[in-house]
Amino acid sequence: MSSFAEDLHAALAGPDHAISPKYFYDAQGSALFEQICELPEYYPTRTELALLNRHAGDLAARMGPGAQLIEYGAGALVKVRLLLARMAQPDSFVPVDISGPHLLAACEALQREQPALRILPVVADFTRPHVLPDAPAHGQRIGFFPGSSIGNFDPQEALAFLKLLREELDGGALLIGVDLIKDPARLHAAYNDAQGVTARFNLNLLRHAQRELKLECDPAGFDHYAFYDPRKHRIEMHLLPRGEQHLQLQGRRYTLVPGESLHTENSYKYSVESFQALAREAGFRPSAHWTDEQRWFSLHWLGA
Ligand code: AVJ
Repeated sequence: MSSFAEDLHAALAGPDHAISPKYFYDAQGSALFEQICELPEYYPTRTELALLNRHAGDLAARMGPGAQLIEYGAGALVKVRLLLARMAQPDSFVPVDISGPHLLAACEALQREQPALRILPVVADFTRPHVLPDAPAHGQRIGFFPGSSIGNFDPQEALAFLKLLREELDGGALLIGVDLIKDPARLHAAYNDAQGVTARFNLNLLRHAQRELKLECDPAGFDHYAFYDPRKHRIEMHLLPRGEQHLQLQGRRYTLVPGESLHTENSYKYSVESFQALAREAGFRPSAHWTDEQRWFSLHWLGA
């Protein structure tokens, strides 16, 4: 598995200057992301929460008694609480996350609220093959992948990941949140908020590297740049050098000139139909979906 340092060297050396968005998320990046979720322009979090709230009863009924709920990339466990509160005699809750300390702290808080719930945390990169606790004896395995995190994968990667989930959830189902294609102006606003929180989140990739890898650079010499590409159905986020920027990582020097932007994130958007087609290709049976009145965000129930 590649490291932050290796991936940053590769991004600085080019030719695409692309780096994985997973490097946004140190403690400060995670805190900035939580601030993004509260922004008036960033509609996905509150729209998905409203959908989960509205349909929690229906969703819990689909899970049936004795289900094992597996959350991929568990953060503060806010959304999953809505589901757990409605489930009939859940077998267990299995949050999977790469950040051990974060995950265990969130599990302890949840355990205090729900002492009877069997919580079986798995510290792993959920995009790679990983080992889960045994499937429940009587109920089904239900995967939960909220937040349109699937949008960070390009379509090929999304397909491979969905295939992995399909096998792991065999006989059960996947509940997944997917952001929808919409008016580019609304998408643009969601990634270019007036308070500049998304800009700080983007720039945190460099600050994270300064703290963790002793990267030498001037983050103030970079601009946040995010735009929607309607042909690729994706938001791209970049860090744009203002003038020549000199960086040094582990003794190696790099220069970025204007135009050589660091490509820090893609966030793909789907239509209900294009997402269902992808899910079918991965071997799922799309059996229900829910959207808000504005059709900004979608929740999908996919049979495995
Ligand atoms: C966590 C990947 C779903 O793409 O909307 C928010 C991350 N980036 N603002 C998204 C993000 C900029 C977010 N995901």
